[in-house]
Amino acid sequence: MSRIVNVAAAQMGPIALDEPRSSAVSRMMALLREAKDEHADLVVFPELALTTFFPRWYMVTDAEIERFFERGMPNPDVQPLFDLARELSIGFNLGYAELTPDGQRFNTAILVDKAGQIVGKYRKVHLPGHFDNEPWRPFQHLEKRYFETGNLGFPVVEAFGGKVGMCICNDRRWPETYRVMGLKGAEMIVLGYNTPLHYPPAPEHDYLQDFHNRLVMQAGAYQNGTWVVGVAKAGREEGCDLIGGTCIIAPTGEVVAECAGLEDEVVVAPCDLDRCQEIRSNVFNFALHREPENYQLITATKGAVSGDTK
Ligand code: CDV
Repeated sequence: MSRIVNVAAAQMGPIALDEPRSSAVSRMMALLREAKDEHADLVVFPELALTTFFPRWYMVTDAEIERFFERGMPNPDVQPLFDLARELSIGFNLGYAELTPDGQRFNTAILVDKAGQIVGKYRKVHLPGHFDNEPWRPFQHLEKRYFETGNLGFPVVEAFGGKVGMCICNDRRWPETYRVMGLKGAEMIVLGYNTPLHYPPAPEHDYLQDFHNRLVMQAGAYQNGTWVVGVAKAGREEGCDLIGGTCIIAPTGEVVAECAGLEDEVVVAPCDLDRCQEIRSNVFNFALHREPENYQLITATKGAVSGDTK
């Protein structure tokens, strides 16, 4: 039986501050239709895909903050996307801000199967940025203020005929993210991102943003023998330039499809999940070659320790 999953990476252009969810959902529905025309089984949308990237503003009151959050999923704003996906028999991955019934806030993604059922849920673990207003920045990055650290680990679920792992944006820069999912046998990792071109704490690295984006996702794919689908919200959003670079990466680390621009755009690639074995049975045969006794420091410490002493 074929283990080919036709995956669509559905990049989105900017979402304005005053753009209603209905508009973002309509745009996603158009992308979904385009993906279906190209026989996609699964469409991957960006991080926080229903609103503008609101952590760029400092806010104080719950009312100000929580207007960007979803209290249920699906909810009436998003239901049309679920309905269309079920009608077309196509799955999707969607990022959004989640407000739980007991008031917790997470940066969340869900994986929805072709029948419209939520089969996977992930809450972002690596939250970048800062807690308080930092007026010296041209724009804020207040994920640490608005979200709690995810409490669902890095899930790998059986879906689309294989094992699908989930993470979000900054998680893609951390090798631990991929390795945890690699050890769980992930054959495809889906992720969305909002990455500003300008990184205020180290602007001398701005010109490397696209390179670093590719570097980490290609390394994660290769070192774990898994497909990686990375999807941007791109373009100039409320005066902040976000990188594009949406792409689909094979387990060899090769980019097999990529978006060309910074607007709404879909690229589709057939992903043969059996190709994961090309890497996993060879150079990254974990059971044969890993040496976990030598890696204990990785989970024993958060920050760096000073080197070995004599
Ligand atoms: N949304 C993000 O997590 N963005 C971060 C930026 C702030 C560095 C990223 O890793 O792309």
